[in-house]
Amino acid sequence: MSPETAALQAIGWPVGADGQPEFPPWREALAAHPQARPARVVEQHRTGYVVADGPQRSFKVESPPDWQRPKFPPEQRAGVGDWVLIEGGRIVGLLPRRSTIKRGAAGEHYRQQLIAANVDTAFVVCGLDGDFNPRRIERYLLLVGGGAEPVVVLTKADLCPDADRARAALAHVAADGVAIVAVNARERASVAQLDRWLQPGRTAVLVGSSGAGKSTLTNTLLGIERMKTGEVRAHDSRGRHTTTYRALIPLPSGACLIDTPGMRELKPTGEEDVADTFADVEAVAAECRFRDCSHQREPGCAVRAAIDAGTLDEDRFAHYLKLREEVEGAARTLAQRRAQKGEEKTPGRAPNKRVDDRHGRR
Ligand SMILES: Nc1nc2c(ncn2[C@@H]2O[C@H](COP(=O)(O)OP(=O)(O)O)[C@@H](O)[C@H]2O)c(=O)[nH]1
Ligand SMILES: [Mg+2]
Ligand SMILES: [Zn+2]
Repeated sequence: MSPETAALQAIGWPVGADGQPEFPPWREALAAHPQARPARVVEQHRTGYVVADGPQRSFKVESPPDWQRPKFPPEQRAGVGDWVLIEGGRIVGLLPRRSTIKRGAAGEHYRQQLIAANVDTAFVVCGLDGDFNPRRIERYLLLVGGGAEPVVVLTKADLCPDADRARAALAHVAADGVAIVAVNARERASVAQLDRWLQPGRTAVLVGSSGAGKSTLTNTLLGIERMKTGEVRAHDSRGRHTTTYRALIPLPSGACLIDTPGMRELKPTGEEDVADTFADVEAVAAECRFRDCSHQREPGCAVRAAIDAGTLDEDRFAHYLKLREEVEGAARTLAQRRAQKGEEKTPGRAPNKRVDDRHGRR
């Protein structure tokens, strides 16, 4: 393998036995741009990008003129974790994404925002202090679940003598096959519990509210103080948004880690699958006597029976209904937008390539 390819591999480039990328669409893209070379987006800024072609080899590049048009859909611009093709100091192509983690952008108009691309694992980080909130964790799980393997990381275990109560509050999440890990984010030995998701060539993203300990985890995994961390306010355990941009960081283990700023609003894009995150709730609801049961006071309602019996948490059920409504609302807007775009399309102009979010997973 050439040293260039080995350097790329060290930041997640999937190399097959023949030295070419394992992913056929990437081979095709490379063949179509013989003068260009691949690089990975490590930082996205308003004016351009920082990309890397190896662990210690990052440089600035300009974005294509197309992406600078105000109307260009933001989720189709490269984001952190994306692989791009570079020619003459400029991005000339975006390689198809193997996975994406997105949210509905804050604001009244429907827009998607890419959180990270080409990610294998999403660490949903939540402190075991006053920040602990099973409902918020569920919301994160819903948003990241389609793009990566979710893992719940409960930080500040050293400040919490009773992590078992938190685990009990997340029993349904664990039952769904999601790993839950409690750590002291400041302690290397404790953070080693995450090593199985941080093997060479893998990419993980940290998501969670501000003050949860994402940058602390990053620094401990790195072994140096790279990301600024913030003191949390005592009264509500909330952080002060010390991390202001997303960054992809190669770790000594050979994995890549993406640290993100806390997100105040986590709106679904409409592409999520509520049944994925709430399989237990849907299984109970399937037992109701009436197929269109509203789970209010119908006879034979399995949901009411489960809540009364204490086997289904009422808050979790209410949250399921709320998230389902949000996802359905966003899905309707998304469908409308796609229909409108379809009508506007003039013949002869290639449609923007849609990304297959789930390609190669599950
Ligand atoms: N004792 C303890 N403090 C932690 C832990 N994780 C984070 N902190 C502290 O919580 C504060 C916020 O952490 P930070 O990493 O900036 O959170 P971020 O906003 O998610 O990046 C900092 O003062 C950290 O030192 C932990 O596991 N144990
Ligand atoms: Mg931070
Ligand atoms: Zn019912």
